[in-house]
Amino acid sequence: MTTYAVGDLQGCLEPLQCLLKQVAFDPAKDRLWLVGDLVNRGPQSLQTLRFLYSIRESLVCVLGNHDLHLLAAGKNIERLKKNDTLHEILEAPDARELLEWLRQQKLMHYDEQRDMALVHAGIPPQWSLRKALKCASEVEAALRDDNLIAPYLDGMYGNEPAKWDNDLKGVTRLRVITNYFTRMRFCTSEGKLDLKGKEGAETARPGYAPWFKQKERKTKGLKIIFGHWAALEGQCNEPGIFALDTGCVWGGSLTLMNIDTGQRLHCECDDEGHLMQPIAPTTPDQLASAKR
Ligand SMILES: [Mn+2]
Repeated sequence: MTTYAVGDLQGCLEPLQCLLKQVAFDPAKDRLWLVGDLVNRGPQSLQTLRFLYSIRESLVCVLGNHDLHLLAAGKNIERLKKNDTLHEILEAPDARELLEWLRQQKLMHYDEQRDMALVHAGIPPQWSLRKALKCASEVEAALRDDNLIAPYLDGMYGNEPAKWDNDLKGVTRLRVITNYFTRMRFCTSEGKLDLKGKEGAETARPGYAPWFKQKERKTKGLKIIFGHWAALEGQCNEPGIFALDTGCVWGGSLTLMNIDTGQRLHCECDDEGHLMQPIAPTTPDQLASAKR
């Protein structure tokens, strides 16, 4: 049994299947961790979700901002934007079943044996592991509750308040938790969010830094796998922190990592998130003509 983690899929099924084939992934034996953002923007959101659902017993999945957006659209809470590619899921005959599965997924997974966590965007510096798990469970409970899911999804959108406070209540409290786990990139040492910056780690505004670079971060020592931040290109230069989003939907690649050895595999994608066609091997004739 081998456990792998894979970066943001965003409806890119071909590169996922390419990677699973390369490692001879066996759903009966192996496990796959998903950093979330399973759907949207890419070419095959519905097929991706169906495939994942078919191997759901082998998955550990945390939700990303695009997955929550899909759940909100499924409840008619939020209208789809022009560049969303979620219509095909909402119109599918099995939409209900797929979204029911999705809403059961977590915001944070913790593997005690490995002392390793899986989240979509990150864990804010001022939260301990225990605090993070407690906060994640509040949102997970709202998602699973038939009476709370709609008010939660309705109140989820927005950048304010930018910082956690233990006294926050109701949907405002859940919004801040959601923003930390699913949208965070830059924050201050106290966990005040800058949700506008999307470029590389070196582009932080004064007073801000990537969440994983905060010196007083309370989860130091905990291994953390995350996605969401394609501009990092899979590198965050922080021991024990593993950035897996390599922008498969933006013409980058999809990354799969063996979570115990750290070994990584990539599948290159074109700028629509399809698998890059392998370039035909160079023939001896072409080599000879290139030399001339
Ligand atoms: Mn994301």
